[in-house]
Amino acid sequence: MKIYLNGKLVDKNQALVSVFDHGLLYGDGVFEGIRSYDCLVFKLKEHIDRLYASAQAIVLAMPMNKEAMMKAVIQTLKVNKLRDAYIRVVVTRGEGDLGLDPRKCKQPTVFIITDKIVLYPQELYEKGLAIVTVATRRNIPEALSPQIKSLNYLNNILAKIEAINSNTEEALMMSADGYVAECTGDNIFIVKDGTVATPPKAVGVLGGITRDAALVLSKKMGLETKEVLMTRYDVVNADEVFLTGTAAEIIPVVKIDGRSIGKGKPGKFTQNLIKEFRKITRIEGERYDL
Ligand code: PXG
Repeated sequence: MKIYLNGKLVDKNQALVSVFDHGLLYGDGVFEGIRSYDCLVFKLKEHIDRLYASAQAIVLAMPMNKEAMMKAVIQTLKVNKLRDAYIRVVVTRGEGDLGLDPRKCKQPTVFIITDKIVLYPQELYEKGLAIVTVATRRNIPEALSPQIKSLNYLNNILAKIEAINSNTEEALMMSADGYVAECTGDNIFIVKDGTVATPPKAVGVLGGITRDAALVLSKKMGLETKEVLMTRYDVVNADEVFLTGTAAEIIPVVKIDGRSIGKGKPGKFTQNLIKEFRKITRIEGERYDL
């Protein structure tokens, strides 16, 4: 396996970064998780735009332009001969000293890993997921905006641990004000009386690229869509609930805090949306040849 590291394609065991890298010492950096389906990189431009927006938000000067970054992604996929892949693009503040001062980091570290995609069990899509609300609140935007896809994921990991401790795979996180925010690596949607709703970004959630795609598809499928504040009450009383994310795509939720959602199995709309989403991933995207 070859890894893109600072402009070179190197062997996996040659792909090393310094213990003085501030990505490691402080979680000071940004990243993206992207997928390719049958030699089509899904929403590549959108992911690269978000990466650069995250970098801008943390005052990290990118060492290459977006064009070059997209080329680097494609180059890494090709050298590893991957048709279907999970792509991780990481940019750290770079090597510095033991202090926080980012000015000591003269050169950002850029690496791209492309690997085989590990699919969630098909059973989850057919039977749906049980989730729990957790005590760990989503970071407040005034401290660290969840719109920044930073290397600091402890907030989400702590929530994930709570979910695991209650024998559940995924956690639903609330904002500090008690509104529904998102799950640890996925956005949440509800369907109620023919309307598809998801929390607004301003409540403190990542502007998910799958979230955007789900909003566009839902509208195309004839449902009204809205981005509104919602409470736990709204979620447990929804007709259907689903999560969206690059890794999971669109996954139905059938139980929240022990309460069955709708009929306790994936809803009709969610099932259709999953089909439509899978269709576009095989048509749209940045094509590459192996
Ligand atoms: N919210 C958070 C907090 C995320 O980290 C999403 C929503 C969904 O966004 P996209 O753009 O993917 O639709 C994410 C996605 C993984 C993994 O491999 C996924 C994410 C981060 C880290 C790992 O499951 N982010």
